[in-house]
Amino acid sequence: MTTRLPAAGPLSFGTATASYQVEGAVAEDGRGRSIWDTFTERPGAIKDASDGAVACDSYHRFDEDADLLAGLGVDWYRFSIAWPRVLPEGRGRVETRGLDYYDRLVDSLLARGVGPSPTLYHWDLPQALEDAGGWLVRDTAEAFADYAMVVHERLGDRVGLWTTLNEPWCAAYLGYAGGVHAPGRREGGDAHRAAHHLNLAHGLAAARLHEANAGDVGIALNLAPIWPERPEAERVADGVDAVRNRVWLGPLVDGAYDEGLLSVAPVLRDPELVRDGDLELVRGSADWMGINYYTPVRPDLPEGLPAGEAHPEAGAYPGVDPVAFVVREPRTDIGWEVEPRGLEELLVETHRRSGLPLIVTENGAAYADEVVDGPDGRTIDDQDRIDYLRGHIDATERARAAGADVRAYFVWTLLDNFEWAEGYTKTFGIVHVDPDDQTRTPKASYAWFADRVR
Ligand code: IFM
Repeated sequence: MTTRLPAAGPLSFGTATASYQVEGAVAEDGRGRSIWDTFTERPGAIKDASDGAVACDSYHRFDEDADLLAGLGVDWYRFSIAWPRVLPEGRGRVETRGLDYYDRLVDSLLARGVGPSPTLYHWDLPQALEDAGGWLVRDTAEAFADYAMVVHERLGDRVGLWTTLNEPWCAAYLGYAGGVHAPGRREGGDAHRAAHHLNLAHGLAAARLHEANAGDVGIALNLAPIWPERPEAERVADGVDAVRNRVWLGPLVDGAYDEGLLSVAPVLRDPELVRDGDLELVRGSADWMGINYYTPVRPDLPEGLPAGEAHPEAGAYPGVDPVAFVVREPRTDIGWEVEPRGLEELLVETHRRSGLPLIVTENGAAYADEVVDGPDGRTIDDQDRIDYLRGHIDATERARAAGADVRAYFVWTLLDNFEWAEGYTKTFGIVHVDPDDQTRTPKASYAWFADRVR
């Protein structure tokens, strides 16, 4: 009996995490190095100079995490698999002790009535593959499909709801253009090569998983509603939309990169890069689509910038004219505008465009929590996070009422964890994790979410 995409009906609920953000144990049981192990060593890369070496220690505390999920009463736990735990060099030799860990985690969840929903790639590329060119080379996509099958062979008897990639926009453009995520490269327009290889990786893996009757295969995209701040910004907003949204939706839905995208990403016209059959392979390869939503994107023209000079925020949108991003109030602690209407619009529009069932695979908020140690123990009264979650779950329900086929909603995130370039300075969890000893304390939002789920 394997887990499958939830049927149409009442919204089902879950929470999400990712391997490097929670597992720790980076040198245990033969795990190879990932690009995040390397990137976190780079001076200045991470705000608090931290890393994921211990994180939430979920590698050892997964039963405790599963108990927290059972206490919430959620149907799903979305977690990710660390590629270098399974294939320390990225391809070839399989490390069975790494697979054993995910085997234990899956069993622990199922024993508590929680459905496992693994993501195969949430950014921790094996360093050996990066050394061979990373996502800029085609071989990485092929290695990904082989890796997907190794995981499927081990977990496929119990798991049938698969996510191939998480937020490939971040992997391609924050990693290879903006340089703010691992591997920290600034390759300009070549980052579009990474985007194509990520599309191909999804397509190749989905085809192999489908051949093996693996169940329901999806991809989690951080698509964004693009709202130009004024009419003059419409042209740059179209470029932002191309690089943020259409570079993924085009192949998945139409089997093509559109002309507007090709004009900002001319490398995608290269027939050596985009080979015959690549885009056809990706078209229709997803049985469902995951939407990770936090905030809308409001492009504007940067005032006062000399013509041709890149605005700092334009680094992650190579080929798009200098562009600025307006962020309205209210904002969360990470500086992202709170706007649930963005989620509603995105769900309605993505369902209309793709016709696919959707899952909100991530949604949540960073707030600076006040931790109070009282006579009855530790409490965290995070009303701002409750308001955020309530607003966005209501928006999801409105989108469903408007016809969007949304099957499930997963909170980002179960645990306060390693927030990439922000280190541990930004907390999104509905459970507080003590940075010194990893003690878990459910916040008020945990109790609120448990009520909402039941
Ligand atoms: O923590 C991340 C997650 O890994 C991917 N989506 C956005 C979250 C908040 O930044």
